[in-house]
Amino acid sequence: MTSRNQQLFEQSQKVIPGGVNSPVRAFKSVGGNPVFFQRGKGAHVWDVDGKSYIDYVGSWGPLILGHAHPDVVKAVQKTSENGLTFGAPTEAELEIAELICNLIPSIEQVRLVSSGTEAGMSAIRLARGFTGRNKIVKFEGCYHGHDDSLLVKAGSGALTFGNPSSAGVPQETAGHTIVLDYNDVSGLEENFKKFGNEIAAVIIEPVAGNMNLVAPTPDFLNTLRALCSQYGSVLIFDEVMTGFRVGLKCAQGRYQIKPDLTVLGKVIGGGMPMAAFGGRREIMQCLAPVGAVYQAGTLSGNPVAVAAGLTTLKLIQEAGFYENLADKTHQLTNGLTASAQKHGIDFCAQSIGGMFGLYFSKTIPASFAEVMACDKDAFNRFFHAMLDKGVYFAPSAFEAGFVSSMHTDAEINDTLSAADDIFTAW
Ligand code: KE4
Repeated sequence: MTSRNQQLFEQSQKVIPGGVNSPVRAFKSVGGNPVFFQRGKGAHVWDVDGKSYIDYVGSWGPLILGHAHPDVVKAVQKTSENGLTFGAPTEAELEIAELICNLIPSIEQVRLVSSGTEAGMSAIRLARGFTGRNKIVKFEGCYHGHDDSLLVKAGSGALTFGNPSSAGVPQETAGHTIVLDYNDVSGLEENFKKFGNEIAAVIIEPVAGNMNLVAPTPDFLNTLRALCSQYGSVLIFDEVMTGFRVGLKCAQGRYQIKPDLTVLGKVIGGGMPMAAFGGRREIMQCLAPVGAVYQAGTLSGNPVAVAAGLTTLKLIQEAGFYENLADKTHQLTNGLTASAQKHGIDFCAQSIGGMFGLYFSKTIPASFAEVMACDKDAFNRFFHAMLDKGVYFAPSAFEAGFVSSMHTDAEINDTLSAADDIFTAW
């Protein structure tokens, strides 16, 4: 008898490309069929067949307070009763803008949008409008949403100019994007020496979370900051994933780097569609309706999304929130590593704040190439074995994982015991 999950997946593929509304959900990287969820509460989710899982995806990062946090749900319900959207300014948008500016000193002005892609795309256009330059720099393995300029892979040949990494992206667009290696200081210096005065912006994940988790070397971020200042290029920190995830001061506070623009998403929407970009006032003043760089959105600053975001941003400021979150996440990665290595398995893991990376490798990768050298088949085997035991990790060896404030010792210990069974039988 086919499960409800299977039935829904078969039916969905008839009317939705791949049966999903975002490719990574399709399990293409790990094999098998995606899980259709029907309910979430705290650290747990239930699929349409009633099976429960400890959730380490948290909708790819937004759910730092876990599923259906009562205060967030209440705020959404209450706000909805007064109307879902106005397409006009509201007081709550002012409140969340002031809060973001207070929490992130590098942000003097901020613009709310509806997705991380929109925020990243707008930040790039803004940097190009502010500098009058066209070239941008991104890093292999970093993901900043699906804007044409950013769906670019390293070009062949010395020039490192980009080639499209997706059909439908014109070469003329991709050609303006230079793709470098994450943590490669000499590559940075070389390209700035060649093109520095033509580079409008560098966009980077200050902690990379889209090639699995790769931590920056301090030298790399410091050099990047110095070069952008020297050549007048806008440094954009894409903190859609790291923002309020690696700490209350985000990655920029953790690494003490002041970007010119910051892109936010995920946590700031508390699970609702909201993202933002902001930074130096003189740059943000180039945005319409004040300046010449156009950017707009029907549902930008949507009151219901703002209510979820505001409630979330207030709760994460509670004393001890990030210490507890980091401690739980570290317990998870430490425990998994100890268990695997006890059984002689090439496995390691690391955590930064409330996010983590799992690697079937002897050492923790510090570059895209090192991530690609990890044993992906071993990860896929581990993923499915854990899924069968009711633990839901990201369905890809090239994604980071997330812990919420609702994960307790019980969830962590249950996860570790499931993993130990698997490693024992490995
Ligand atoms: P959205 O457009 O998906 O809201 O944000 C794009 C984005 C931008 N910047 C960073 C650093 C991101 O991680 C993302 C989105 N992350 C992926 C998962 N790694 C979202 C999951 C998906 O694509 O379905």
